[in-house]
Amino acid sequence: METMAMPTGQPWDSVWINLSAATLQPGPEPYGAIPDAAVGVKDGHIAFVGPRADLTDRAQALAHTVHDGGGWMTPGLIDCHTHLVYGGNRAREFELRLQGASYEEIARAGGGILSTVRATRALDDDALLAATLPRLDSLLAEGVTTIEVKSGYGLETDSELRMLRVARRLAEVRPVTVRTSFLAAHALPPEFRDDPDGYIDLVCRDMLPAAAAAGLVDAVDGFCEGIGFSPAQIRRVFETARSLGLPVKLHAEQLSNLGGAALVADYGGLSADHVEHLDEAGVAAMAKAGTVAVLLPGAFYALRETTRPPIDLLRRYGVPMALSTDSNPGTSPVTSLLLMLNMGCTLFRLTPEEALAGITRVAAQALGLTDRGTLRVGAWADLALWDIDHPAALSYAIGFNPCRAVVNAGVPRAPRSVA
Ligand code: DI6
Ligand code: FE
Repeated sequence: METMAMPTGQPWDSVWINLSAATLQPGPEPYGAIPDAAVGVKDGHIAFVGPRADLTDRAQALAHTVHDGGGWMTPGLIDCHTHLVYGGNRAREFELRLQGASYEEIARAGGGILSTVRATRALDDDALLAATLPRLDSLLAEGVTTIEVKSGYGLETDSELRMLRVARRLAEVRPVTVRTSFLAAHALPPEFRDDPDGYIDLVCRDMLPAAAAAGLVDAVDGFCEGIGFSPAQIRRVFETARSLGLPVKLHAEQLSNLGGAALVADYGGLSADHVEHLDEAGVAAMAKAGTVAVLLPGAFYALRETTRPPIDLLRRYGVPMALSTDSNPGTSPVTSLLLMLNMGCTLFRLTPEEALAGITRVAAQALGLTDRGTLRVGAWADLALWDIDHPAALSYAIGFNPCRAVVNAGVPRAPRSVA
């Protein structure tokens, strides 16, 4: 456990006392917990975290502002897999699915992802931003400080770039860090209905290089599935990503097992996401490559799936597990990361500690971010404060938000004060 102050000689900007800290640092203490903790912040970064008794002076002498806490502090939450930027909604398909139509049938009939593509292409930047903000604000009210956002509802160069631009703009109008993933290999656009390889040609030759040249891509994603793209097609996209120096991740083994997890691991991928149908060979490949498993219980729940991700195998091989909303209009109309804690435990049998690590430390790893995700000296001071008496309370409650305050790079805000 880090307990040393940074050797600046300057007082900190602020310090939080009279609270417990769930640092999420690996170690003997569950949750990396520190009872009666102090957390000092300077220049947007954590300058001290440890027992209050280890402070070298009175809190008032160490920092300009002393926050008398109560409850628990965690790292700011990280939602590492979202499709937050899109137009329209698919409530009508929800009705059809309840009447017996499957997600795949709806997709093959031109609904599903393609109906969201039509609605998204129809919106300009401002309208797309306006459609997205209520969803983002819902996440931010629950202590989220970093999100990933994918493209994938444009499926043509201009619309894909527009989605990524709007995703980046979210960070200009709200207190949040945004990482963008290029997901043109999400569905086959109507223009290429009988020519999937022709579309992949376009993705590799034009779309991805254009998005990368515009500086809009932090990672490259794909949908490897019978209703998406084959491993051979995804491999071509990954080759292009590699030539551009971009990390990869993949929607893999969601509805069937095509070996996508082993494929993304082969490219040293950041994460394989969904993974309900993952087998032991895939788990072993991920373990070897250090690829994170991103679990998405919202999609599992909404699709009423019955095959659960192989949690025991992932544990046995030491594959880190992240949890995320997969916020999207089709299979996971979810804008609560706290609800994913509960579903991760109830549906997938994660422990509450694994679940909380999955939306903090491991979620940061899934995004390739080494500067956040735990409470430790030097990390960004992205923090969440909770009116709870134990961290398990975050997974236990359903539809209740005990977030009292959020801190973005050292700057506190009330949870719902962002709009
Ligand atoms: N898997 C999913 O769960 C989402 N995309 C994907 O590749 C679904 C997206 C949608 O139905 O709009
Ligand atoms: Fe997804």
